[in-house]
Amino acid sequence: MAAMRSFTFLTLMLVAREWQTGDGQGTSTKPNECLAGIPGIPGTPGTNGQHGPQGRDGKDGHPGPKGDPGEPGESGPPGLPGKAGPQGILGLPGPPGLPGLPGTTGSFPSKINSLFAFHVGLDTKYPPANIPVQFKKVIYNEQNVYNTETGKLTAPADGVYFFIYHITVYYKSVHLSLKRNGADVQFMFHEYGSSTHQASGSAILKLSKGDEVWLQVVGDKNGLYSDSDDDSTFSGFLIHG
Ligand SMILES: [Ca+2]
Repeated sequence: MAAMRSFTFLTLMLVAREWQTGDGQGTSTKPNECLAGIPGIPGTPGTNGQHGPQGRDGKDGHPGPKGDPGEPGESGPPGLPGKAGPQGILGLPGPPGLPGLPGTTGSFPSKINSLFAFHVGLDTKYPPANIPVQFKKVIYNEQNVYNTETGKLTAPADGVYFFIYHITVYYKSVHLSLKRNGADVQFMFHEYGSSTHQASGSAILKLSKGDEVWLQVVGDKNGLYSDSDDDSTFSGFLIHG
């Protein structure tokens, strides 16, 4: 039916064309020619054709404008610990700690034995003057601080020492000097009268280790005496080290 209408329409068009052109002379018809008919009524529109095959993909379009920022996502899981950084500078000292508990009793003695003492006596009479008097009768000298050969005490340690001497005076006067390292510290003089006398002296000296102390007769006043029942002694000891 559609094909028939197309054919009819084509025929009418040809006739109309022939009618419009003719011999190009318009209305001056020739005797043998027929007059063209009135053009037919246009046919009804044909039905829609079938869908053609799907076309190929077109070229990619230009990138669109940047979209709005999206909502923040949820926090991810914690990462692994990082590597240790370089050592920092030393911090300020902390406050003092609390006192500790009392300790137990140690095995060392609580008091260090610092005994240094001597006690010696004269074993002769009238010792030589102007040199150290040699007290060769040893009563106590366990620390060997007094030298009976030189007559001198040698300080075994720094400290304060006490010295005392008791002299039996007989027949002659006595003039003694207590000496330290060759210098006079103090004198003792006793003038003899008629019978046996006693003279004495004492001193507290601060000594350094190695200092020497001794008694020495001054001039010719060497009436120091000793026999079987009379003594002249020289003593000393460390008071505090
Ligand atoms: Ca006597």
